[in-house]
Amino acid sequence: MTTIAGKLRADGMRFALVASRFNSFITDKLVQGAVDVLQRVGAAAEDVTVVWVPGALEIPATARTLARSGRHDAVVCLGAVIRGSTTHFDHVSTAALSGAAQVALEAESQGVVVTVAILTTENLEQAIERAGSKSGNKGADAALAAVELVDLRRQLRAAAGAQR
Ligand code: INI
Repeated sequence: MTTIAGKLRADGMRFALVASRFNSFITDKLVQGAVDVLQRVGAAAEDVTVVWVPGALEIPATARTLARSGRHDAVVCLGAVIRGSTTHFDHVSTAALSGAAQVALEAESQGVVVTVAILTTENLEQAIERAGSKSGNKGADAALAAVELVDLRRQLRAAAGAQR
């Protein structure tokens, strides 16, 4: 049996975090959680770039620009869409999440990992729970997932190279 899993070591890996200012009370905490965990698993401060955009709708296109730049091994998308009294929430959350998923697939062919912690919550309390309290910090989770996937892709590429 062969088992392959990415390791949680980020030494020498380069990251871009693309974060939205909308609901910055929450997204600041997602960024802090992501930066903190990246540094704890070995990423150098100069290898972590934080890019701010106005809102969640702007995250996918900016993530794509960053993924195409060739300057990052992974792009971590961080946002918070909180339901209001209109249907706007549904449009923003669907566009942001499906846009980010599309960018993640496209970036794979450029050898860049894209992970996503764009919170979509019914209210502020649920967002707070996911930004460093009861339910952990989803920004930190997405950053760790990025580290794991960069390492996993490197291992899979090395294994494919060794078979040729
Ligand atoms: N952007 C968010 O990041 N979160 C929200 O909850 C939100 N709501 O609800 O409106 C939101 N809207 C702004 C949107 O992302 C764009 O920045 C704006 O429409 C400009 O293109």
